Amino acid sequence: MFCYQCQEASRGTGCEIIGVCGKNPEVAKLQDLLIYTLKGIAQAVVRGAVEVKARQEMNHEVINALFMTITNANFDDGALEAQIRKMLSFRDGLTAELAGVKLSDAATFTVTDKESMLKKAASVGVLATANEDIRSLRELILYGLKGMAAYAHHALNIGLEEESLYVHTYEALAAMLDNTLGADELVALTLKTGEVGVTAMAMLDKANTSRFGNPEITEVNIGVRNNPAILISGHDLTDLMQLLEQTEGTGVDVYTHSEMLPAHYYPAFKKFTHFVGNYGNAWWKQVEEFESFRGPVLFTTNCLVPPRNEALKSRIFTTGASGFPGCTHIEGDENGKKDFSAIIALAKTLEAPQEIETGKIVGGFAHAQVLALADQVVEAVKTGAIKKFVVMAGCDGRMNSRSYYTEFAQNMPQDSVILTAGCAKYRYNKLNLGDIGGIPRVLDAGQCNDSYSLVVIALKLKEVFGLADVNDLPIAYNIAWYEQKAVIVLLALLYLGVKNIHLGPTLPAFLSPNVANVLVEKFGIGTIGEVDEDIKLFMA
Ligand code: FSO
Ligand code: SF4
Repeated sequence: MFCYQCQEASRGTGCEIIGVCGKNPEVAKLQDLLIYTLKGIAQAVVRGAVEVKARQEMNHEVINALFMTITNANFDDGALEAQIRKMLSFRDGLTAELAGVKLSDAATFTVTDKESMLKKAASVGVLATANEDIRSLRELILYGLKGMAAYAHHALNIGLEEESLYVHTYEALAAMLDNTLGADELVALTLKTGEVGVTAMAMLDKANTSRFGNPEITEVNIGVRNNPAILISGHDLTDLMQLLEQTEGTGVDVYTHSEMLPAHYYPAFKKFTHFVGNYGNAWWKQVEEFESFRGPVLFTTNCLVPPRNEALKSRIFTTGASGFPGCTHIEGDENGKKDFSAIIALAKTLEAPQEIETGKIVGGFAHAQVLALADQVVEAVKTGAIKKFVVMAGCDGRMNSRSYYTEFAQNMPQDSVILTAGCAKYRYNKLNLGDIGGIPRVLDAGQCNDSYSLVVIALKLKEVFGLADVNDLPIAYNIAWYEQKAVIVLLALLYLGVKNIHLGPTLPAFLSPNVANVLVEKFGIGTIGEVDEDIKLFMA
């Protein structure tokens, strides 16, 4: 296996024996083959000038397949094998219609059983591209597509989709098989992926807010009650809604974990009195926190950490693109309806969660809420009460070096405000950093996809202050990344013209020195250094 798609890639170069995330070589190879199959489909679509709009089912499964290969989403070899078969049958149906169109191996190879899949996979992974710069750009685009697919998948669950996202996905995947494309063309495709990322995030924002209302300032309880309970993690709000509806009146409470926390900010979920609060912290702390939670856990997406014993495995359920061998996977019917009765039944037999903390955290500062406070915010900037905003969106992760973000938040001057989204927030959202004239110093917009809200806010401020360039705002970007959704957020920001973004705790292993240089020269991308010096730099 070889995988270097996330920030925790082994030795900062890539996982070769087993993933730091727990992904085994078999799963890694099946994911490689799944991606290769998607490239073959994409080539057939592009070369055959296939009308994308007419291929709804295939489009949806392409998005789902990309999502399944995101870090910490799906560790289930059986599910991946089944998805490869499904995609091959789409591919073969498609190519059968395209007599005379010249296609390459990705669109024509055959496999029979898992053995032959693994054998084939060995020659089509990341390292199959010999030139390290071309490889780097191809993977950068691919990881952006994976992140975009995750957001598109959530929006689709609410009923929204955009043809342009599929069209770009096919174009970009097909381009990865085209050895005539050089670095310049791939850089252009990278930015185009960023543009499509903005479309996907805007679409998801529209889907979420039209279905669940606009997030509003909310205090979220982090303590527990004395009822049996279910913990729900991941990012899919339609799964949460179904779980809340099905648990209502059963005596079973529901708590959020990690990236599901922002669900509490939406009006539609507030009406459920058994939706108690948020339990614990970011994804990587689940290993301990699921022990003390004691009840079942439902994963709607990543980030899943392989459960370390059978007892825990029996309490973990997956749905959507997530999966783990030995954990019960709950499929939806053709209308997306899911039956969570097995989780509820199990919850009733288990003890109430053990309290690990008490108190409240505040969030809900997505664009509508912040714009409602725009006068106050603008006034604070004009009077100098707020001198700087620092966007600290993105992901949390295991590495010790991420304590940088806690120290950074603690040591920022009192006249500065953090704008956050994603699970990165857990590094500082319980620090009680106070407020500036009633405006909290940590403004949480929501999940990682709600980084879109931060962009909307920035563009609004630009307009209010009559600035020509978004980079003239008193906003600095100190982003923490972990997996591929952060890649699409980064590409989206680059596409929107945001410069001088700092990315940490380390730069991606998949950036070759030359590609990293392009990002530094064209966009001023940097990484993190010492807290004190960085604070001086950011506040300047
Ligand atoms: Fe975190 Fe995981 Fe949301 Fe990622 S839970 S790390 S960027 O999945 O998607 O922020
Ligand atoms: Fe390694 Fe990250 Fe790939 Fe997992 S996703 S195998 S940790 S690089």
